[in-house]
Amino acid sequence: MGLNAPNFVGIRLSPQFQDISLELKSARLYKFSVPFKHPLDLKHTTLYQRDGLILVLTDTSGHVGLGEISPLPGFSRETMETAIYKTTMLVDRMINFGELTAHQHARRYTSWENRTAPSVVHFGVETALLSLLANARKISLGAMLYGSSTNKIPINGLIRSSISDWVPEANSLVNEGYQTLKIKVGRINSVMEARGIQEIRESVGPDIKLRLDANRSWDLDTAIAFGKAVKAANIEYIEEPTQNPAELPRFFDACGVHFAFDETLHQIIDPTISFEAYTGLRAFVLKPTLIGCTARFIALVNQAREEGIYPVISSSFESDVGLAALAQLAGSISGDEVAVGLDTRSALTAGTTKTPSIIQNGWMPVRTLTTQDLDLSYCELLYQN
Ligand code: OSB
Ligand code: MG
Repeated sequence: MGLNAPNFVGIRLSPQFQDISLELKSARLYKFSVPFKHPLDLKHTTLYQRDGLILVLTDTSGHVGLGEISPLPGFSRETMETAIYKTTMLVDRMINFGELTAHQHARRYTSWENRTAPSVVHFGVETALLSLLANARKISLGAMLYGSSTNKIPINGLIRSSISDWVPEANSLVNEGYQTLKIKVGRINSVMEARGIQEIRESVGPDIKLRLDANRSWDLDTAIAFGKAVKAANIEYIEEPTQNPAELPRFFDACGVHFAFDETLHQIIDPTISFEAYTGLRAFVLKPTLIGCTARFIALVNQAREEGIYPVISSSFESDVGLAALAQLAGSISGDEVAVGLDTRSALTAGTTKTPSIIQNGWMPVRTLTTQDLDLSYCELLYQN
């Protein structure tokens, strides 16, 4: 799928959907606030609750599309206030425009190449629009973009606990059926952490895939020493081991452990950047909420595929609405071989749908949502048009 002729929200839909049109009738915007089960320690902040926005769009035929806009403090460029402001502006404009054909939409909607900083708002509004179009055709968001989707996706079980709980937690995730685990490192002494990773490997056996995430915690020397120490544990990849991503090929040359980009992908302004020089690059960890718009996200997926890099979709502690959209995309992008990073719902005490997508045996179902699925008990209506 090329990006040469974008025809809707700056992206190109699967060929059979080239001449769709759409007339929006109304929009509702809710703000939710859901407590975390335990305070969530992120790189620059600790969160006690997840705040976000749910957008419900309805067209003149009564079809509904849902989207989630949840800036993650410390990661997103935007605050909640800016997100609310930008969302209402964008939605007002779309409703007042009347009928949108794909062609007009392409001209009207400022494409991502023209934006220096694509925003969490764009991804949420775009998924609401695209899921409305998909719902009208009784297919998933992924099928709308790519033509087909699997009905479930493998998930990497996430280990965020302190090191003393790593082995029991790894074992319990493996007993639940997870075949891939992702462990957060770079938090305490790296020598101890490397030993902890080796213990996990010994405990789970050779067949479980292990991914690590250091969130840019180390200088190059520390990263290399860590990489050498875990080399025998056969790590699928480590996300962002060094503070400076330009040093990553040297990391790989020195220790032979493959790496992945996560944070780096949120900062790239130049869409034509090539990753060919990055020997050892195995995956893009793609967080659409943080990348900010569908077109840029899809461009990165395409680039990953062309360069033999895994596109691994990953969540940012979205509620059920956002997670369902990510699962639908993953169902069309990753298939059933490479696990994706959507194991974040269990950190929340509640959600925005009546039944969350439960991960079973390490798999998450791909499901589409309509208004009947929503649970608005943690929501407040902010705006309607
Ligand atoms: O660093 O990958 C991260 C969630 C929010 C913010 C940052 C990160 C994450 C995750 C998501 O780890 C889960 C996953 O990718 O498996
Ligand atoms: Mg990461």
